[in-house]
Amino acid sequence: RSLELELRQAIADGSFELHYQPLLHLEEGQVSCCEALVRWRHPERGTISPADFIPIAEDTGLINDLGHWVLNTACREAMNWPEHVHVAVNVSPIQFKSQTLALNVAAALAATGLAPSRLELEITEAVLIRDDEAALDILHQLRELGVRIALDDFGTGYSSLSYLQRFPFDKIKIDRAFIKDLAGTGASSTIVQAVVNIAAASDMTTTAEGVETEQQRNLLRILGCTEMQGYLFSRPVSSAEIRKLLSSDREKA
Ligand code: G
Ligand code: G
Ligand code: MN
Ligand code: NA
Repeated sequence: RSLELELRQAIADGSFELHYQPLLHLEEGQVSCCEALVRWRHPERGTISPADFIPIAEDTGLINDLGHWVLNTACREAMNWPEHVHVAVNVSPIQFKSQTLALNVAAALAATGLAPSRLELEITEAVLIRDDEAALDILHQLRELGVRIALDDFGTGYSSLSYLQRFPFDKIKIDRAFIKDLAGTGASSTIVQAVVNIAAASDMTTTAEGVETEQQRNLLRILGCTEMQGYLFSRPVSSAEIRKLLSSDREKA
């Protein structure tokens, strides 16, 4: 309850900041996208992880205001990056229920001047589980704006494969649970290969999440995965640090 009040105040005060984690194109070796990850700079508790406050923001409806701030800030900061680099923003299933998501996205693009094709919205399977038709309608509205839609944490929900038929995503982000065991004797590499094949057949790209070792990177390249994201290349870093990383990445090219 008191955290709710503090959260409300923090939104009014702008006590949040975005960190960014780069996604690397596996063949070309360049950064293709950066995912915005929100952080709460709490005066007494220090930096609070979204895992601890996003659920509260969702339960209280505050996620709509917070999501609005995240969207606008991410679009604005991406305007300082090389033009080929996309920005990915996580969208909560709750934001789909407000019915104003497409309007908010259009407003953020207009206000910042970001090209729609540079914005990727990450949604989870939970969006498609609840209120199917309404969610699909909003996804189509977003698609019409020219933004890209990525399916996040793929493989952690259930009946995952059927969702790929119902909506044409631009990108599938394969959950790190599958990447972790890639080199083991289990089924992970078979599953990743299947997802890569399905994606390719429908013009979708794939991102492997949670890549931590060179061995995983090499296997993913062989499997034909498009992008990797994870501690091997970079942790999420501040907006000042991501600008530095992006400018040195460009010099290498
Ligand atoms: O970066 P970190 O491990 O702290 O992120 C924890 C979780 O919080 C991840 O699942 C991530 O998707 C989620 N998250 C991070 N930033 C945002 C955001 O801006 N909006 C929403 N809805 N979720 C976010
Ligand atoms: O749900 P989502 O994919 O948006 O969550 C992103 C979260 O994953 C972030 O909190 C980020 O800190 C975390 N993460 C990113 N890369 C790695 C990694 O290589 N290993 C692990 N264990 N976590 C990671
Ligand atoms: Mn994500
Ligand atoms: Na994810």
